[in-house]
Amino acid sequence: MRRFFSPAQVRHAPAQELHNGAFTDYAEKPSRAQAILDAIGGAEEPHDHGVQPIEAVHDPDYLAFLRDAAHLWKEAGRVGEAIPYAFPIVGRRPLALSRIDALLGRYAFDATTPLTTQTWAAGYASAQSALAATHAVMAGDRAAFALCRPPGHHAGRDYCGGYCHINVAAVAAQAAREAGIAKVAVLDIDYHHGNGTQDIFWERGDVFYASIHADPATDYPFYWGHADEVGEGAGEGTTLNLPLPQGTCLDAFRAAQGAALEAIAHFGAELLLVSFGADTWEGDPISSFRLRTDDYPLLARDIASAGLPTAIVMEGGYAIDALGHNVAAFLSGF
Ligand code: Q9C
Ligand code: ZN
Repeated sequence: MRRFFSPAQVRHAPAQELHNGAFTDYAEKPSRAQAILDAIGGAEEPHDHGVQPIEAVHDPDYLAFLRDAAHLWKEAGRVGEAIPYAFPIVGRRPLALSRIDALLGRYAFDATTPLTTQTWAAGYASAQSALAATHAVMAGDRAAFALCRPPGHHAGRDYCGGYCHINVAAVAAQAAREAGIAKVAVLDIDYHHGNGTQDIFWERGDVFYASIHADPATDYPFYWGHADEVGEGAGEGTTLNLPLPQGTCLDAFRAAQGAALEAIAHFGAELLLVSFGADTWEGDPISSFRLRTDDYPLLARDIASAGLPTAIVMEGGYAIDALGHNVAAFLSGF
């Protein structure tokens, strides 16, 4: 299987994040990428498809914010990384904002996603890896892997959060649509709900979003991923949320994934994107499912049985010592 990664993706390297009320080491470390590369035997550098596929998903003012935020933060005399602390609640009227703190709250939905001067470059490169894997499967490969880091599934059209800035799976899905694939599905099996991907395709009848994740009643991102969220308008019925309780093991996870694959087949998808998070592993430091390393090849084989051209994009997974093994185990099932 072809694998894609750009060295520019490690340039985003915040020192710390606000976690449960205190500063801790940033969990989404650049060393995650090296751990995966070591286990999968390296990767190709992706072709540069330019900024257009990113602009096809994200708003221009948001992209300008991603480029500028850390510089505005420095100009305001701040040290360290840019972190928001004030957020406009739902229903606040649109305002012309200029203060960096106001912009941060406007374009981020949490305080766990610091922005640096290198965030844009790394996110851009991560999206290029996702695009490269998608083009490989559109050219005839059965499966391809994009080592996306930073991850993407929490990022919406005009917001960042959850360590995500550019929604790499959404950029890839949209690029597939524009290349003429009529129906695309995203299967999200990261521990967390992919609220950004859901929001981006909420009213779209041409992109199916299915997610298996920890119940938002107990887990981040709390405000999305409930079972009654099914999409709206042309997208009604093309969002499927399958929340599972903390402590979930292989059997329940596999059954949910089977239901998601059945829905994707019924939808008639011609290309599949997998948002893969290894934070479902039993030892993940910020998550509470109990999948084992040996479970990943089984889950992958079930996905491969769908018989769709499949581009796998990396999302979460924070137990760095086990991360490479878990990713390699998953890829071995294809
Ligand atoms: N106490 C991904 O896996 N932290 N993002 C939540 C705060 C944010 C995870 C816990 C977790 C984001 C791509
Ligand atoms: Zn996650």
